[in-house]
Amino acid sequence: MSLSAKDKANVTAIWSKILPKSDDIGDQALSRMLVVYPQTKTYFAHFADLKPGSAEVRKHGDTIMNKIDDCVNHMDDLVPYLSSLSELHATKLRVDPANFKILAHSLLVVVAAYLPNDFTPEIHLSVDKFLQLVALALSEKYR
Ligand code: HNI
Repeated sequence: MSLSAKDKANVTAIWSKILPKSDDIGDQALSRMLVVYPQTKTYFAHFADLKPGSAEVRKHGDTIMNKIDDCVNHMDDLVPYLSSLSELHATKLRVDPANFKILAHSLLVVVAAYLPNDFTPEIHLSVDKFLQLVALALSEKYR
């Protein structure tokens, strides 16, 4: 799977609308993952407060959104760009890579809810492809 020129344009376009709401969208996406897939909480056992919208969840949601924002600027070289982050998740954090798809899905749901008019079926398809490629690149160092 690869992104067409149109996919890239779609992702760039919707991301410019996501950015101003990035803090809230990141918080909601991470919070949603933790609530709907409670097994994901195990990785964040060291957080003092895992409730939706807690200061730590918001902060980590922001960290993830900033990284995905950088990925929008690295759509042609996601694998090398995410190599060290993949290594971190594989070896130190030991996150099951199935969870990357779960988080991508949560993010998709939240973006759809925040930007109902902009999130057309065509944009949905392109963003889904992009997030799956991010998840794939993050899975690269697992073996
Ligand atoms: Ni993830 C830390 C990005 C999915 C569990 N994660 C990070 C950091 C970034 C990041 C950036 C900070 C790294 C550093 O300190 O150098 N994570 C991403 C991205 C995705 C993702 C872009 C997917 C799109 N991470 C996940 C998932 C889980 C996850 C799905 C678990 C379910 N990540 C973690 C944990 C940490 C982490 C745990 C350490 C958090 C901390 O602050 O201790």
